[in-house]
Amino acid sequence: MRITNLRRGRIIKIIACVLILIPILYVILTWSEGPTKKAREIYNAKFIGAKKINAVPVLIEGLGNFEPDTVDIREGPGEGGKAYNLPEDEQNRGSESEMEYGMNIVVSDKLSLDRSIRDTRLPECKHWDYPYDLPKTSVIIVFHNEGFSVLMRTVHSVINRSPKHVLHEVILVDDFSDKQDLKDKLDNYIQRFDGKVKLIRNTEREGLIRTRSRGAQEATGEVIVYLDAHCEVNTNWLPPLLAPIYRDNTVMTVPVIDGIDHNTFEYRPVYADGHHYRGIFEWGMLYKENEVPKREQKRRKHNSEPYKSPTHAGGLFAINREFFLKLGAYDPGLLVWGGENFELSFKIWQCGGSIEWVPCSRVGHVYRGFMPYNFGKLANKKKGPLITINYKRVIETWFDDQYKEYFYTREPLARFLDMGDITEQLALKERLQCKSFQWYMDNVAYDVLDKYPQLPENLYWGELKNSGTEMCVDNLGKHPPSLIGMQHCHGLGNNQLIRLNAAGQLGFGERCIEGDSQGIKLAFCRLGTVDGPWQYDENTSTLLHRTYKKCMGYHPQTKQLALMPCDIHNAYQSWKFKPIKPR
Ligand code: LR7
Ligand code: MN
Repeated sequence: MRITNLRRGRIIKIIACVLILIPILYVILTWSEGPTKKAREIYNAKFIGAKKINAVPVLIEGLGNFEPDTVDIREGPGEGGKAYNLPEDEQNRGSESEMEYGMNIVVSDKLSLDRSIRDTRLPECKHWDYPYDLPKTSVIIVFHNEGFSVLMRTVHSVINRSPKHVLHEVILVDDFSDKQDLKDKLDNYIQRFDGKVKLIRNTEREGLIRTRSRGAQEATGEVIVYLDAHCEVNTNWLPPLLAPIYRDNTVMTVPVIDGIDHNTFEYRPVYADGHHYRGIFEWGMLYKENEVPKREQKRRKHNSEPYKSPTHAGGLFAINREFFLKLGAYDPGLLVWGGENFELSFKIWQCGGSIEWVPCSRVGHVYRGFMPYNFGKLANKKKGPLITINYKRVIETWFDDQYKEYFYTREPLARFLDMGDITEQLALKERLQCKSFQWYMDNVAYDVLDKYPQLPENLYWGELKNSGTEMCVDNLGKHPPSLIGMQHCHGLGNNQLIRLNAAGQLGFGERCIEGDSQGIKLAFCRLGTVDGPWQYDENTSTLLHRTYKKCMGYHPQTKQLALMPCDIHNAYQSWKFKPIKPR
């Protein structure tokens, strides 16, 4: 009896040791060979968000492991990303298609769906080795009434330029298009991809934001990559986008976005000077790009390495699917188009993730001349307010109070818009214990205030009405620099919504009003400043330009606005700020 008990004890000890040692040995062995999928899963499960030491890409002497060994050179229309110009007898048809699609579909139809484009990456990019077992990826492309050949060229480029074992699927989500060639013809066309390309369709128009969230629900890859429906991905675009997410699955990555001309389909590199830019914003929530600050440049060893960015343009990015869903995907209360890039960016950063721009991943995007579609039933209001409503939801959820004021100073009418219910958004922020906007400004978007300082309050805002003419100052919808004029007052704001702030800056939206000997002009505000020369006197109703010591007035003869010697009895120099009734 005693002996068997002893032996049993020893056996139990041995078994226990082995049981403890097996996983330790397993992890040690697998890690010394580089992380295998299993090891990576164990690691991810335990340390979501932690850094993986041996998952870092390495710069090597020879060609990187995912580089193609041949360069794609061929002849033909648009090959090499060259511009294509239509023969004269087809130019009318081309222009008509531009009116319909915002891009020249007749030109697009002439180019091969597999056309080659020039490799616009930094030379160093060819020499990075990436982990082989990158996460399986679903590429999601949402579309509404896009040109067939443009959409399919996007798909072809993804299939042609992505590693087969990494590209899990391409999901096309049709946001209720009504173009005939996007129906059966599209269903049939994608058969050739043997199930790799899937097509799902909305049964009503949802807008791009909700359509993207739906794509994420339907995807089965570990990582999802979004592309607009008019892109061409460049050489070896995918591994560099995935590597940061492989290392840390709370990183969202963004490729550098080259331009494709909407008329000729010429592929043009952006930022060809080797400098890097990143996404920021001004206080009216217009998206801006700014040269990467030294502080972030210095953190990196190589110029082709990813760098951190406060935000992004919106359309093209990669993210771990579960992480995206954990963040609630996009706020479902956002409407159709706009502001979703900020919502996701603030949410990611404030709730523990980060955004990296990846110089070695380049994707071309067709910038259209104008938006060819309307917002359909979804736009009970006009295009402008709908986007402003989205901004309001986003800032009301993610900004601290002080920063909300900057937004309302810049967009005074937004205060009166109905943004719907954001209880769910605030609850999510609470649940995920997200950090404050101040934290984000101090640690991530620390370059924003240099370019767009805090806004002094508006002393006056509304339409600016001239007593002599009964007309209002109007920017005429022009781009700066250009003279501004007068129009009948319409009370809607838009091109007549003027602000004068406590530091003397007079402006429309993000633009400033300047005066000189040539007249009164719409101008770019000087970056980093919020002041100006203007002073309004309520008693005399004059608008004084302090530098020239002259007043703004209307010339009935020339019908122009100008600076003139101040005369408080001249009705043409008498101005009133009239409130605009929010509708
Ligand atoms: O109702 C719609 N339903 C859709 O499915 C409206 C659009 N869409 C589709 C559309 O077919 C396209 O594939 O959604 C995609 C994006 O729409 P675009 O191409 O009209 O948008 P854009 O390129 O003018 O605008 C930018 O901002 C958008 C809204 O905030 C989206 O985030 C876009 O993806 C974004 N585009 C980019 O980031 C590309 C690069 C630079 C810029 C600007
Ligand atoms: Mn686009």
